[in-house]
Amino acid sequence: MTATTHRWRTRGLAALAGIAAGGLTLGVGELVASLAVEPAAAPFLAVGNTFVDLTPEWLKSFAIRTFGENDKLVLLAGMAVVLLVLSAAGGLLELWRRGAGVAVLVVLGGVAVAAATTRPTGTLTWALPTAAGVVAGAAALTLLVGRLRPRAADADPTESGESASAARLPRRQVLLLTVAVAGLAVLTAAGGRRFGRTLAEVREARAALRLPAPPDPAPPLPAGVELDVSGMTPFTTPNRDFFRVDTALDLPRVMPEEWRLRIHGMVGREIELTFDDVLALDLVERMITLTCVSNEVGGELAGNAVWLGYPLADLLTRAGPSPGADMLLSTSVDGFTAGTPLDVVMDGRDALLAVGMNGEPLPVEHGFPARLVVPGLYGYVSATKWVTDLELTRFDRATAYWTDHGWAAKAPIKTASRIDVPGSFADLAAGRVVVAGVAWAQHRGISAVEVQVDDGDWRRAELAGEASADTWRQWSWEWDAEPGNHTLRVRATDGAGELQTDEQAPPFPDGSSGRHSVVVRVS
Ligand SMILES: Nc1nc2c(c(=O)[nH]1)N[C@H]1C(S)=C(S)[C@@H](COP(=O)(O)O)O[C@H]1N2
Ligand SMILES: [Mo]
Repeated sequence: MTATTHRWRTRGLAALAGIAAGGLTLGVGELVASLAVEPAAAPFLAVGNTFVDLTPEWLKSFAIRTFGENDKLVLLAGMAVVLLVLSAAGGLLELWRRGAGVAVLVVLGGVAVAAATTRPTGTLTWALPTAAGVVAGAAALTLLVGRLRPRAADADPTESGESASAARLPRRQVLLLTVAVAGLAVLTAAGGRRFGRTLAEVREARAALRLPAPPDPAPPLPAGVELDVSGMTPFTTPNRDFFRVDTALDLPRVMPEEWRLRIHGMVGREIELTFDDVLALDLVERMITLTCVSNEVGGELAGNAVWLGYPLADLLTRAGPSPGADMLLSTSVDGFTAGTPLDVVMDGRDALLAVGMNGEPLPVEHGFPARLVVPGLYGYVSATKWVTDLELTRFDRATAYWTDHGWAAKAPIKTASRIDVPGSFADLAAGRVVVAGVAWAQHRGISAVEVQVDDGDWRRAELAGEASADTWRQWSWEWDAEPGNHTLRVRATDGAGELQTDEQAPPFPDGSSGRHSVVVRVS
């Protein structure tokens, strides 16, 4: 073997050792977090979650636009690749100079400690998992790479066949040890995931849960709310198809028996509720359409479900809000916060502390065991999932997660309409074509929808039945299509008679506006 191949094999091995040591750091971090602290205190997740919080607006929008609901997966995969490269580099540096690779590990550990301890629910003890991980990783790195560093005897392994084979022995040993460390990394990581509260346990608890039949059930859907047009958005969104938007890289794992809701702040009397307390209340069932402020014109970030819950206004009245309070600050178990105008919550609309969605307990992805739903407001100011804390406060004293990122503090849903069929760039046959879609302006309702072909007159579409002012409304229009390329445009008028604006605006800072259009070819 030439000196060059020898050197490259040694380097390759050092890089592998670095990766194994990096893996052990994360694995031990995972294990200690689950056993002694909190799963969210593990270095990998803490850094990922902090990254999500610090991501600038343009990058976040880009990620949501490009990767949709896979944005979190892409982030985690990206982090894994970066860590892989850095760990390999750490191994090589350790080979180059004793302690240099360990220094890389310590610096990365410092970043993770800073991330973990500054998480919304983090404390100083959240530094422990990373610290333990770094100690284990540094020990592994020193041990493995220390054996690869040339000793005086085999400084030049080509000198004689004897020293070449002598040099190979430690390498084989190091390879075995590296595999062992990698195995240990996997074991500790998997162990950590198992020892903590697993998602499977939460899903089991959810499956075993029986929700009470509400004394005040949702009225049956009036006839004619759902059009029979193929390709239409269904009026009720099945839970598995309901859009999901949140900052949680790892789903919060809340067992119903451990869940508590604290109501405090500017109140006459603090209240704490268990999940059973909530189930024992007179629950109501209401159909409400949720919309995300990040929805682009024509986008899919809206969904309609029957929510089972307790009216927030009644709940807050029990606590007795002080006259000066004007914000309901809700906090999730994962630290997310939303600031909801108190007058909106108290004005008689069906703002709910929800525990059920479409006849089932809330899916874990949608806030199990409890969340807020407020008709008429974008989710980021109102729809806190995995909610555990309600504080009555004031807009001039408190801010919330997205308002800290520059989004509007108060955000009523803007009137919107969407063409579902025909789809963009559809090839159609001339003659009768059904154009159909949905329109929404929650809590104001929809009173009219109009369609325009190219630069022609706006034509009234036919409205499907209305379930309530808090849900979206379907519409359809019959078009006598003539050959050629055409642009179809839609606009809605809300229940107060206000026409949807044609002013184009991006989602930031208080919701997109403008009119949805599709281009089709008729032949
Ligand atoms: N805990 C928590 N709740 C949250 C969020 C979040 O990031 N964390 N995002 C909010 C936003 S921006 C929206 S639009 C809705 C979406 O609810 P869904 O995922 O059930 O559709 O949840 C809201 N509640
Ligand atoms: Mo949102």
